[in-house]
Amino acid sequence: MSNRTFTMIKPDAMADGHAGAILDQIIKAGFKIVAMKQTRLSIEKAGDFYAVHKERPFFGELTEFMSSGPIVAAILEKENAVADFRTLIGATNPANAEEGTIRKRFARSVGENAVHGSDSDENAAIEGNFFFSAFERF
Ligand code: 3AN
Repeated sequence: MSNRTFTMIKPDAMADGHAGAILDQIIKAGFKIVAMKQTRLSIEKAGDFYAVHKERPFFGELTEFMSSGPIVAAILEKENAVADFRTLIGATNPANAEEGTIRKRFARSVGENAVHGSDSDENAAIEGNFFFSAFERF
């Protein structure tokens, strides 16, 4: 069991003005922010980040969307971080997400679903390293 996960606030939630409310919900749920930055992915960088989904039919849509505007990337710390954060954000499709979850509250659709959350300890480490050096973690 790891105590770190990685998240992005996606371009839809940034454009809709939800970044503050989402960070507030994350912090109130007991996650500590280890690293955080606002940035924007190029379509190539988005393709690198989502390389595991390269063969999926929505890959083009996903990389275009993820490079369409700024995001906030963050490494979060809490006991059982990966699983607890997946519970906090809710199902991939906001229509199926539990009431009160971040995706239920703020996502537009399955493609534009407000936040990313790592799906394993291994991916949390890979994804955190994609965005942050050791000097940016506190
Ligand atoms: P999750 O983000 O809940 O782990 P994944 O790993 O299945 O979900 O999908 C990665 C991302 O790809 C999702 N966050 C979403 O933005 C996008 N995505 C997933 N399924 C679809 C779909 N059917 N149509 C468009 N985009 C999708």
